[in-house]
Amino acid sequence: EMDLDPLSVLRDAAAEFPPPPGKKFSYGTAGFRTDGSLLHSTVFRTGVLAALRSLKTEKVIGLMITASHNQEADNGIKVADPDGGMLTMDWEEYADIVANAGESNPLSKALEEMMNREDIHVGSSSGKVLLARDTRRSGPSLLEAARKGIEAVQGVIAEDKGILTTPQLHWMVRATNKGSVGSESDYFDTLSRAFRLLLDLGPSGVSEKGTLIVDCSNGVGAGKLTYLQETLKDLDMEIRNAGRDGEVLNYLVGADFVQKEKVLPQNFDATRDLGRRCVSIDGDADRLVYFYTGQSVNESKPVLHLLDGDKIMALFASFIADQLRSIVIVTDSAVGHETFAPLIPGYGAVKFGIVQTAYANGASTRYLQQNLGLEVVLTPTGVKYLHEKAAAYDIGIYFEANGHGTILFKESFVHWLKEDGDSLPAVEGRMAAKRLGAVSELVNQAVGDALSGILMVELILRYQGWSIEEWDTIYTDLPSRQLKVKVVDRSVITTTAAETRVKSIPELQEAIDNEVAKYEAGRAFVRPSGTEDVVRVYAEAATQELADKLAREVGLLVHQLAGGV
Ligand code: G16
Repeated sequence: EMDLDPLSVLRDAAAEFPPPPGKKFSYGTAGFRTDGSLLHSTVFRTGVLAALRSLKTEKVIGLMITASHNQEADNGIKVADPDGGMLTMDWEEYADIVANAGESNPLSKALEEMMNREDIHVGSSSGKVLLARDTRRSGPSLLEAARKGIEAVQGVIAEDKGILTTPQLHWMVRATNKGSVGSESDYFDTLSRAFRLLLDLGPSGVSEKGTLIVDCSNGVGAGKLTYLQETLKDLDMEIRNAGRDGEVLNYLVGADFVQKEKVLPQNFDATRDLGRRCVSIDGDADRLVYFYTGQSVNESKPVLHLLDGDKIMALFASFIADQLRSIVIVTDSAVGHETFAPLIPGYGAVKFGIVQTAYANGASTRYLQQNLGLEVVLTPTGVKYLHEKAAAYDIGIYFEANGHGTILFKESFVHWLKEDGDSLPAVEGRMAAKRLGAVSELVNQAVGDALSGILMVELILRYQGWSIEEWDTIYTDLPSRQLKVKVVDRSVITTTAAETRVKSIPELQEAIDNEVAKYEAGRAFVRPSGTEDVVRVYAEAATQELADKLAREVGLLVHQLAGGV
């Protein structure tokens, strides 16, 4: 029997998940995030939203229960759109309205309005949402809430994919919508196949320089990397911080910790691990940063050398540029460009660009522009912004300094590589085309992926025959410092110019400008976090002492002028 009011089921189900009184939710940089115990109503409602998104797009949608780098007690939810990328920004407003609906604007009314605006008719078609979670304790019950939300929408089914990394779920959504099976084993097969092909296409006789040590942040990446290692066999890894003995997720471990604090994670020892190649991933395995300890020049104690997202991107960019150079017939000077603008027979000018945020170390931007001759653009923080810009190129690389990034290939270019690459005149060109084709499979096209990232870094190091130290010398980072400042309400700060300037409190920006002017090579900015209840401060200067001092001074200004607590 057909239900005449498709929202009646939904109303009943929603009653099971009352929103916590007085709490306001915002979709933020990467979905809803807060203490896991407060999220059931939000997750239920995001389930409803994802189901409606599936009906609207007539495609499979993804829902990931994770709070990534946040503390274990937090949790969160993000929506993956049909192409595997982040939820389209036009729908973030709906997400906010639906999550915050209450007495003054009841949920069913909010949903009805949205369905009218989007012309969605529940009951007349079917949809599907893939669901997964990371290893957090609050995961299972939130997953249940999401499932109930999805299935409260008539005609939409939830498919539980279990425990996955965030990028795996995004990859599956993309693959499924492109008509492949899109299972977890497909994911591992695709990455492994591409990795082996790239090894075969590489210089012979080069082997890896010692075991890679992986800090898994006590999160979901540990099991997945172990599986990858077993499948591949070509990867010599030692896995640490797997979270198997009750160690706490993201606590003194992981990519966010190592990148922000610039200290070794738990279970690493400066002396024992001296000079060894190490990598930290984050709680849901969508970020990676490399590091090693080395003897400092003037002190006797070992120091940590961080190879952050910027340096990973620089490695990727120079590798891609090398491949393009092997394919092209005409380069920059011939077509009168300042920047690297390769022309490919039968394809035309290949647009190759780089996307960074204000957190990118100034030295990395200079290296990319001046040494590699590449076009670099800046966007606000948040993968959704970077991804969109990078997708406009034939090959676009985006990375945040915190280690989140990927290499995107335009489909028409991949098509050219696969169809026409083989008819290039020179053998080097044909090889390079094959390599680029394989990179487009190895590197997750949906979102930044620590597993893809590790494989790609390890490959390039083998191609180059480089140790981590040799890679580190491609440029020298300007000393930098990051801080968090607690304020009463971080939304009082709004920014402009890709987050490099404060808009809402002119006195604050003026005071920051005055402070920065006192430092050699000084640069600083502040912005409200979209994932934690803090204001972030970034500073760069000629020496570490000065960068620390600039960050501290700017932090104090935020405290004074933006309601510090
Ligand atoms: C998320 C976003 C990233 C962003 C990070 C920090 O990462 O996906 O783009 O850089 O949050 O954002 P904010 O500075 O606004 O707190 P993750 O890995 O936590 O999902």
